[in-house]
Amino acid sequence: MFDVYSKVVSQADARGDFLSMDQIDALQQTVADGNKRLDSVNRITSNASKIVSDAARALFAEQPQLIAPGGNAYTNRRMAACLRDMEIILRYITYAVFTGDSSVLNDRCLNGLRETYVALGVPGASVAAGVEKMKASAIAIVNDPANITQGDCSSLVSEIGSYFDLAAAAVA
Ligand code: PEB
Repeated sequence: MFDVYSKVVSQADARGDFLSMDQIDALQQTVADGNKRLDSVNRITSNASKIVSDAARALFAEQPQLIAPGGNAYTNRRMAACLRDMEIILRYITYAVFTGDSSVLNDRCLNGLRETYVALGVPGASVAAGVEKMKASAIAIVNDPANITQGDCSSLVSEIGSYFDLAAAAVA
């Protein structure tokens, strides 16, 4: 499991090099934007249940066969498993945002997840659609101008979006 610093160190060490000026500059920017990152993690974390339930509701409205008899989210047991899965994925995404690196998400959550869904008969494309809905609402919450000092969050927001896209692509 890497973070944005240890990843760069490991790459430099693999080459037997000192950190390059470019790498140091990039990390300096990460430090400068650190409060934005922590603020985003805080917001996504404190709105996690709303992000999950809104995304699930929208997913079931769009794909009602999931909650129809025989559907993959039909019966409370499967519904609970589905909501739990979405929450687990969102949680690992917050870890990736926090560390600035996708390895925790890849190694501990996404690795083998597609195969698990195939084995269970859970439609991965539907999970991916749910993840994309969580992305939209998480980004709206991060960007909500109501409670932030206005600033440029575009690169952080696109990084956050990339973790959701990674999760969706891993199961689709
Ligand atoms: C992954 N999901 C399920 C299972 C596992 C995971 C291992 C089987 C065991 C169980 O039922 O608990 N677990 C989950 C995860 C990690 C992990 C992400 C990462 C660390 O450890 N059903 C739908 C939707 C979708 C869904 C499309 C978006 O209709 C999910 C939610 N996952 C779903 C369902 C089951 C499941 C299990 C319905 C139960 C399947 C079944 O038993 O029929």
